[in-house]
Amino acid sequence: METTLILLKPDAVQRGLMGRIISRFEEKGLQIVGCKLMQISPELAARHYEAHKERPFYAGLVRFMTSSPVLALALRGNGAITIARNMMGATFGSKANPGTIRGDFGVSNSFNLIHGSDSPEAAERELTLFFGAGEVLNWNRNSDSWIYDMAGGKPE
Ligand code: D4T
Repeated sequence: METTLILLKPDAVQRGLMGRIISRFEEKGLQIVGCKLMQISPELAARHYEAHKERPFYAGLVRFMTSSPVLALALRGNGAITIARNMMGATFGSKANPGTIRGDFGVSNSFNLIHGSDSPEAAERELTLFFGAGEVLNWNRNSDSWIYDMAGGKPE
């Protein structure tokens, strides 16, 4: 099972889209194992987006991400990282396909509603940035036996 970091960005929180976006992940079958409304500091934004430090959009991105609260989610599932990225859609709202979160809820390129880890390494690093010890819970979801085929001993 993979765990991925999702951030519902300030535009998603301010526009009242948290519930609808969370519902999509729940309905898909991803398990919420961490959830935290937080005001990101400039230091945390800088660590999270350190790969983009030299990019022209970096200053605006940090300003946006620290302008208002975000909702941090830890989502778990078989292939959760790729599944969540596919559900998010392309980076820019203007290009994202209908049916994806960015495609259905936004038109902006910089206010693009949601972040999701793009690799297992990024997920591990980012989960540690946003969640402290004990804030990601290992809990048994009773519906798992209907969400996954466990006949082979592992979730399929
Ligand atoms: P994040 O990292 O927020 O999940 O988005 P993506 O993985 O889909 O896209 P990214 O890392 O390339 O970009 C990070 C963040 O920067 C904003 N951005 C990006 C921007 O404002 N202008 C740009 O030209 C690009 C490429 C949007 C997402």
